[in-house]
Amino acid sequence: VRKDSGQGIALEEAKPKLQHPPMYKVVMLNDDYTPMDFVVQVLQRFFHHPREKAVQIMLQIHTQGRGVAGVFPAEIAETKTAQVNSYARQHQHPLLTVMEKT
Ligand code: NFA
Repeated sequence: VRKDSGQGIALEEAKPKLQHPPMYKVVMLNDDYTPMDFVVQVLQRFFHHPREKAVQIMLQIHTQGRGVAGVFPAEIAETKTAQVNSYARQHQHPLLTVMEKT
């Protein structure tokens, strides 16, 4: 008789549960000052949206107050959020991007 090591029996080890990483929405907020074309360019540059899609998302933010630029695993969402906020500040625009759990 073989003692169980406490790390699970063979049947469990043979079929590990594949877990998806937790995903986060990168959300852009509207403001009164950031130029529309700057927002469109940010959505193209940092989120690789085609121009038409970037315009659509920008107008969603402008009319609804917020819009989703993309959905990513935590580490990537954090990087994008920091990069976009830094880029907006460098250009003296108040554009604010936040992340939230899906
Ligand atoms: N509301 C801004 C304007 O009228 C445009 C904008 C859109 C800003 C999306 C931020 C996000 N210039």
